[in-house]
Amino acid sequence: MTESTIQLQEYKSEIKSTWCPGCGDFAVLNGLQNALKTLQLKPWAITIVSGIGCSSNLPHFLSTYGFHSIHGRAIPVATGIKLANPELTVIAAGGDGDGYGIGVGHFIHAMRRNLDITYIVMNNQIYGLTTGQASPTSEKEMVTKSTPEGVIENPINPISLALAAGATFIARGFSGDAKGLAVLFQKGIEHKGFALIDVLSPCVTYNKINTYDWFRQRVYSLEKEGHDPSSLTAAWGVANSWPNLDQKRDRIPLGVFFQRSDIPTYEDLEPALRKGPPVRQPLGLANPEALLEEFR
Ligand SMILES: Cc1ncc(C[n+]2csc(CCOP(=O)(O)OP(=O)(O)O)c2C)c(N)n1
Ligand code: SF4
Ligand SMILES: [Mg+2]
Repeated sequence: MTESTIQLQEYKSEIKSTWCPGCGDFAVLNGLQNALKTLQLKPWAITIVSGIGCSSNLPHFLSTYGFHSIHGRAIPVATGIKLANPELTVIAAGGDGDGYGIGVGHFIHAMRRNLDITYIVMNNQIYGLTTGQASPTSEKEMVTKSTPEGVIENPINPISLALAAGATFIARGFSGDAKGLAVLFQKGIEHKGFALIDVLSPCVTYNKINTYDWFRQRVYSLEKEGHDPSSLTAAWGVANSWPNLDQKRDRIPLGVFFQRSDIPTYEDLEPALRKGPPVRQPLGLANPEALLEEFR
C-alpha cells in the first residue's frame, strides 16, 4: 500500500494567531508549514519548542507536537527532547530577545555541541510582546520604550556569533519572502547538525525603523552573488558585513552563509544513546542493588 501525501492543511492547527495584522511572523509560520509539507514529515514525528514572546506563540499554530516553555529556554528544552528521542525532528523557535538575550548562553552551547536541531529566530530587533523595549539586535541610536535617548550598545551579530560558536548550518531569511523562507527551513531541517535560521521578521507595531520597505531596499541574495557556503573564510566576510560598527554599510545578505556536513552531531557521540533512543529503553534500573551498594 502506498502512503498518501500529507496536505498543507494537515500541518495547520485550529488555533488562530493573535499576531498583529502584517506581523512578519505570519510568513515564518507559512514558510515552516510549506517546508514540512515539502519534506513530507509526519506531524506526530515533529516537536516545535519555543520560549516566550510574540514569536514564541508559533507552536500553537501548527498541528505538530509543541512545547511553549519559558523565556530564553527553548534550546535546553529542545535539547532534552532530542536526547530523549533522537528520532524526532526537533525545531526550536522564538524571538531575538529570547534567543540572543536571556537565552544566549544556551544558544552558544547548543552550537558548539552540534545538536541535530533547527533553530528559527524571528528577529524583529525589538521586544514585541512586552510592547517595544530594545533587544540585543536593536540598532544603535534606536529610540525605544526602554531607551528614550537611543540605544547606546552595539547590536549582536547572530550570524558571526553562530560561526564563532561552531554552528554547522547558518542562514538568514526575510519575512518579505515566505517562499525563500520555506527553502531555508527545508535545508535547515534536512541538515544533520545544528541549523540556525535568523529571520528578519518585521514588528509592524513597535519597530517603525526596520520595516519591510527598509529591508527591501537593502537585502540581496548570497546565492545570486556567487557566495560559496562551504568556505568558512567567505562566510566570515559576508557575516561581518551586517550588522557592523559602520552603520552606513548596510547591504544585507540573505541565504545560506555556511554549511558543513562532515562534523558528527552530539547525538552521534553521546555514549548513552548507543543502545538506541532512551524512550525505547525499559523504564527503571537494570541492577538497582549495584547502585545502592555504592552508598552503603
Ligand atoms: C524571565 C523572564 N524575564 C522577562 C520576561 C518578560 N518578557 C516576555 S517576552 C520578552 C521579550 C520578547 O522579545 P522577543 O524574544 O524578541 O520576542 P518578540 O515578542 O519580539 O517576538 C520579555 C522580556 C519573562 N517572560 N520572563
Ligand atoms: S507586537 Fe510586533 S511582533 Fe508582536 S504580534 Fe504585533 S507585530 Fe508581531
Ligand atoms: Mg523580538
